[in-house]
Amino acid sequence: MQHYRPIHQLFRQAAVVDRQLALVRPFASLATVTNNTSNLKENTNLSNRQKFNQIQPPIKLYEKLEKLGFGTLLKTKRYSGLHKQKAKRDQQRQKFTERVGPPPEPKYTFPLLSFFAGAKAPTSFPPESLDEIAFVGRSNVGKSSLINSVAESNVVRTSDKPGLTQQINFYNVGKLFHMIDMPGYGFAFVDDAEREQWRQLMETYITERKTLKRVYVVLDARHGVKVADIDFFKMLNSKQVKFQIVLTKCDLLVLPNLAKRIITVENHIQQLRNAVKDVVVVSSKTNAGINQFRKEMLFLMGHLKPKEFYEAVQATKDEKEAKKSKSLNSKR
Ligand SMILES: Nc1nc2c(ncn2[C@@H]2O[C@H](COP(=O)(O)OP(=O)(O)O)[C@@H](O)[C@H]2O)c(=O)[nH]1
Ligand SMILES: [Mg+2]
Repeated sequence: MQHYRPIHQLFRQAAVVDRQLALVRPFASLATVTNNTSNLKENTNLSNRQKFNQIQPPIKLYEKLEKLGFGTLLKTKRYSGLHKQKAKRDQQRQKFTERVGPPPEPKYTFPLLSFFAGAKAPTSFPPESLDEIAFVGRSNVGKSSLINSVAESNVVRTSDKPGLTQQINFYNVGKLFHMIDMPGYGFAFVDDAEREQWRQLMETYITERKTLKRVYVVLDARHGVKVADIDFFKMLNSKQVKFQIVLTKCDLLVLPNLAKRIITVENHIQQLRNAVKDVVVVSSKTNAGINQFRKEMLFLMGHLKPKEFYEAVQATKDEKEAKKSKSLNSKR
């Protein structure tokens, strides 16, 4: 028999953590509501699938995912309890927002992405200059697509075939910072010598690069944490490199499964001292969560400008678009 904490306790706990995090970070997100299964007693008789199915994500997590653009909870009998809770919370919130009003989020944008260096060996790393963000993860999880998506570009090559990125690729984000696309780790068909060479290349970059400010470990939301990922977390932890998980391809999961996946992933990293406890949740295909992720990266790199800046950029873009379509229409 597995013991769950009553849902109202989860809320209370989530609210406390939420408040604490709001004090230290400008945009507290998912971890604030999800560390609820850690207190569950392990039942070793259950399969991983059964354990996964038994997770009951709190309503707050659903709300945050809906807000990020990951769909809505179905209006079926199965979720009627959650819908009731949600309606109650909406009512309470309405009272509050009538007084304050929710602040609208602008569309955050990156300057132009451009490739500037590729390295197959540490000797060919470009000199350290701007701060860097690196994307690592198993082959085919969606690292390259993610970089394209946040930068609104198609400069980075993506592929269905695993193992295409066999070198570390460096990209300029305008003159703000660098984004780095790393080779995928942990797939079977490369021989040992080659794999060892890649491993050393990545380890050297990750441990010796002084300008590296954040390692994002990208996971496919359908698969979650795999053995190769755990090995990689251990390596990062032993070298005391701070890292954060990004769950991508989240469009391929229905909302309840996505919420459960987030909880299982957060349970995995709870014990790892160097893991950022917040999991970033995105889809490069639908762009859900991408704007928020862009904001977090800009903040991390020290380049987040006031909202008015992004609003002005968007207004100029809209104006240009309007002019273009007007002149097209008049030519017809
Ligand atoms: N549905 C969906 N497919 C994705 C997403 N991100 C990547 N893919 C697909 O996954 C495959 C591998 O992506 P890629 O970015 O090359 O992975 P990488 O090997 O980790 O760089 C490609 O076919 C992409 O189109 C996503 O968010 N949603
Ligand atoms: Mg790639």
